[in-house]
Amino acid sequence: MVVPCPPTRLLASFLQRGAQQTSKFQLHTGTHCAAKDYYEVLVLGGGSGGITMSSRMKRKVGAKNIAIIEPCENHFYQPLWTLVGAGAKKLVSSSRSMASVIPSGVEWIKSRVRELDPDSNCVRIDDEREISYKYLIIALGIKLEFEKIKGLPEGFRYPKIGSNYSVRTVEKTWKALQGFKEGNAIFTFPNTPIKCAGAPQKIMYLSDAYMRKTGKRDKANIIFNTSLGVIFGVKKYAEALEEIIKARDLKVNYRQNLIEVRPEKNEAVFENLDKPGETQVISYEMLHVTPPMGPPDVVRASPLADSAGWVDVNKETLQHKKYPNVFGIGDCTNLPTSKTAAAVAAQSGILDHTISLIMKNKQPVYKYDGYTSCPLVTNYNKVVLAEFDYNAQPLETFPFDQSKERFSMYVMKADLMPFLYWNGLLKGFWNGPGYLRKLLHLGRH
Ligand code: FAD
Ligand code: UQ1
Repeated sequence: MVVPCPPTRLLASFLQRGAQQTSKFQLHTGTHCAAKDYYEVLVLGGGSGGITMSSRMKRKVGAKNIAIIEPCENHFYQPLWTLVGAGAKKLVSSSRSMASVIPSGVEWIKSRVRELDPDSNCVRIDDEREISYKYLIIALGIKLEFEKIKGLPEGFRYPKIGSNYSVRTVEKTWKALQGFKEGNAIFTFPNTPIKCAGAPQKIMYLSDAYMRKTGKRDKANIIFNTSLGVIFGVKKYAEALEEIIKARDLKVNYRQNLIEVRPEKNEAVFENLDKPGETQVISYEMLHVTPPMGPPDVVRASPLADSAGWVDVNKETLQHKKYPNVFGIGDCTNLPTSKTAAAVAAQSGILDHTISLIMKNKQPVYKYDGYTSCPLVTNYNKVVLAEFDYNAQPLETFPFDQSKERFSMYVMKADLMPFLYWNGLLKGFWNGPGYLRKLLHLGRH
């Protein structure tokens, strides 16, 4: 059985009631809280970035000098949830116990981080306990904010509504899809940054495919209501997706933001972001919600946050802009790229390098180029593999046109990636496909 870790307390409660120097900066490693515990490297969060960096740091400083603070019993391979929501994978296959993914010998502090105090090189956790560090790696992920939509999260008690974004609601997507008979099937994209920006539309393509397979498509009106003004941020893939949308008769409405769900009446309310005050009520027979998201509260409330609340790091080195012994990786940072596990992979290689040089009192050389990837699942056997950089320019691994739907890329997404994730990324051996790309493009320009 999967033991879920609540992404938000609200969602959970309703469902359950149910003194070193770099050449550039002076490190603040001389000051400590009156803490009982001290670690050379302290990692916050046991998700993709946190486990990956713990594995890498273990090789640098030894397991006994590292602790990881994470409250959840289970670690999830979230990219699989797209397929779980569409009935192509079981939820249990996306989960492993936290104990099994934390590198052996690394201390697991099973608690929530409550406060960050970088001026004293310490963090506060439950029971007012303080832990101090020499180097801090922040990998706290992104916060789901279902409660910003009126009627949620309570609305998830009703059928016909699901969300692939939470372990608690992803199986409801599959139930809603199976239960769909006729009418509007609505898929939403919020008015905030989100993780895996392709996922809100992947489940639409899969739902379309499922309805075709089960003979219900003729009676379905499939609608993608997105807060954005484009279908995807990279032109090459946007053009390919627009073709697919046309060919499959999917309706896309831009600049439409979900603000309310009335689950007892099966109604969804959208605001028009270009016409303040104008709203539209649409009835649904299936609703897939991508919630608004934001930085973790503990980061937002700390001196480590930028003005929007994200961990404020150098976009090339991942070192904090003001506190040189603090580093950030993944969804909780303000790195101006799409938030994905693929991005975490590329960032982990750079961050490993950055920290190693800072530890030796040297300046980092390698620079993160913003690499990120989004396998756009367009059918039960097809994927468009988007890969791009900070400039939203394609940075493709394979020597063929990745904007075409391919079976091989589906196999990569559904079967090879999970293996690479558990055995490569989390063990600290996968930097992303940079080397593979260079190898496969030898002789090409
Ligand atoms: P996470 O992996 O989310 O980890 C954050 C950790 O911090 C969690 O374990 C959490 O419990 C912990 N935490 C939070 N607050 C606290 C606190 N106060 N104290 C202590 N610990 C705390 N990426 C891809 O590359 N490809 C895909 O195809 C893809 N598809 C996706 C589909 C879906 C539906 C979803 C939801 C995500 C998808 N992603 C995909 C995105 C990917 O899963 C994330 O970008 C990645 O997990 C980010 O890693 P992270 O370490 O930053 O955050
Ligand atoms: C990737 O490196 C990665 O991290 C493990 C993912 O997350 C699950 C991905 O989805 C993708 C596509 C990559 C990139 C890997 C290759 C081989 C293109």
